[in-house]
Amino acid sequence: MKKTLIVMPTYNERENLPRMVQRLLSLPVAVDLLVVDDNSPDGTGKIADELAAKHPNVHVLHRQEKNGLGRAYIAGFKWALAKDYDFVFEMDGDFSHNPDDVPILLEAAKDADVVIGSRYIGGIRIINWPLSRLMLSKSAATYVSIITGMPFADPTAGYKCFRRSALEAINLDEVRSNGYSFQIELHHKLWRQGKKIVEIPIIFTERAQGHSKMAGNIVSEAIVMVWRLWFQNGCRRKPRKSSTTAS
Ligand SMILES: Nc1nc2c(ncn2[C@@H]2O[C@H](COP(=O)(O)OP(=O)(O)OP(=O)(O)O)[C@@H](O)[C@H]2O)c(=O)[nH]1
Ligand SMILES: [Mg+2]
Repeated sequence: MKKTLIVMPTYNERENLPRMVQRLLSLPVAVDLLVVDDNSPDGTGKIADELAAKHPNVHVLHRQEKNGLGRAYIAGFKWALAKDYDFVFEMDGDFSHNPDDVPILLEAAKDADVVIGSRYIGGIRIINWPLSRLMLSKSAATYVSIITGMPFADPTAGYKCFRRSALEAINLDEVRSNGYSFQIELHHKLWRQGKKIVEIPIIFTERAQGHSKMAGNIVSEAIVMVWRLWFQNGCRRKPRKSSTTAS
């Protein structure tokens, strides 16, 4: 049977994690969860350990200090590749990403290398964001597509399912960005290799519990990163290889 891992970075998510574990373990598809906690001051790591002791499908990776979302994901991906997982998800731990969408993304991944849970394909589906935040995110999406040529409605999306072979195709040690641009960088590295990337509509809901970690330097990091990606792709606005079917 194919094995699926959800990688979930956490920093101060104590209100959300127990409920999240419950929701993921009651899905109609079997999934394992890897919590990647950066020594959260609110004790999320300890809660994660208690949940792991109770549920064999829950695992925890502890890191010593807050190092950003990107670093946490890279550590989680390496952990997944060292084991025998076939599908690996990125998912936030604040319920912005609905756990009930996991089976839909997984189904789409049967015929794709990467499935993006997209907030913007065919309309805008974001609940509880101020207009300023929405405009920033939509402008970022337009900026990315103009400069890089990537044809995605939501290039900064953080809810995704990767096939193992897609993660294996990336040199994880070369992924340098951390915030918004982490997602852009991953998409670009896969797209320019001709990987099959599909967008599936999801509804994104702003967190109800806990605090946002959004910061200004995330935006400036992305502005520079996008030009670097374009340059790495030989100043092309299309993939080096044409799109392949998922393998
Ligand atoms: N391990 C780890 N997890 C992080 C870090 N920063 C954020 N996270 C987690 O990554 C997920 C997404 O982070 P959010 O704080 O929701 O960031 P955001 O989605 O940009 O901002 P809001 O949704 O507006 O609050 C959540 O599960 C966070 O707990 C970090 O430095 N290390
Ligand atoms: Mg969030």
